[in-house]
Amino acid sequence: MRRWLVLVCGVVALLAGSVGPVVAQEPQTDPSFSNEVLGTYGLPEIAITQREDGYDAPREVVAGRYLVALVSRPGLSAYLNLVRVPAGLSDAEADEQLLSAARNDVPVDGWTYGGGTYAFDGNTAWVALDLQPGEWAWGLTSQPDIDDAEETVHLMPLTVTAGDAAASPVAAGIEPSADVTMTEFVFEGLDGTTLPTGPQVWRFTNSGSQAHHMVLFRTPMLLAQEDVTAMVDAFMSATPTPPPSWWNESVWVGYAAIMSPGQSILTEYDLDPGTYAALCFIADPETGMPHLMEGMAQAFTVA
Ligand SMILES: [Cu+2]
Repeated sequence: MRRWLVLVCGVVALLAGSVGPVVAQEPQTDPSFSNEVLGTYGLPEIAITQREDGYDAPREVVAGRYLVALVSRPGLSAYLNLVRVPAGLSDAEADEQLLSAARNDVPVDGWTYGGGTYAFDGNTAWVALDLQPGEWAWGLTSQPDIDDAEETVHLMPLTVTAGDAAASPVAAGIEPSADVTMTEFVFEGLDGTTLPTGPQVWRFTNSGSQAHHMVLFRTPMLLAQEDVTAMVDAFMSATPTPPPSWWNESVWVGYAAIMSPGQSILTEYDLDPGTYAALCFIADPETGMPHLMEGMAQAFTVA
């Protein structure tokens, strides 16, 4: 459960820069990952199972779309992103750069992030990934669910061999309830949307030129851009400034890990009725501002 707190607090610290410690209340959580619908499409399954000291994961698979089950161990949190590691890095450099993406959601140049998910304390999270032929890696981390526990990296090589694309159930034409396109700097497909309650499949596609992710909050009202700006301004203020009340009343409910341009995933959430906001905290290298300040903050309703 710590990882996403580190993410949000890390972003807050990043925004605060050198102006000193920021008193940020830890957001409440109600993880709303769901494992009901994606399993009905007949996708071949891959299990990535967390052990006390690492993971069990396949080293070689045939290209295609897979339902990947990230199975966490009780007391631990598990992070997965399918990655392509740039050539020429030492193992230590690769580990450090994966940790940057996993812990702080800061993408590193040269990497391809294929997307992923997060599970904790014995839960399983599902994500459907398109595995393209080539040399990839399971970018995995583990972290005990206690304060200040160290996050450890497990970068496990994955060879994807050429397969018969026609045999892949990709062609089955999965229709997601939410079809979200991420680009600079919007979440397209959620504006003005009312999604049904219950387990719903979401597709995320990065059609932009920067990496994106999504952190999903249930909010006390339908947010506007100025609400998000007020939150960031509070954290960036040189004098201690309490964040707007909506931030303290928001509940973290879900997440989709970093995706590079051109990447796409399917995942599934079961959201209670309410108002929600999809936020991208990744920093724009040109301005240094998190994408949510530039428009990647999209409110929607579940009813
Ligand atoms: Cu973004």
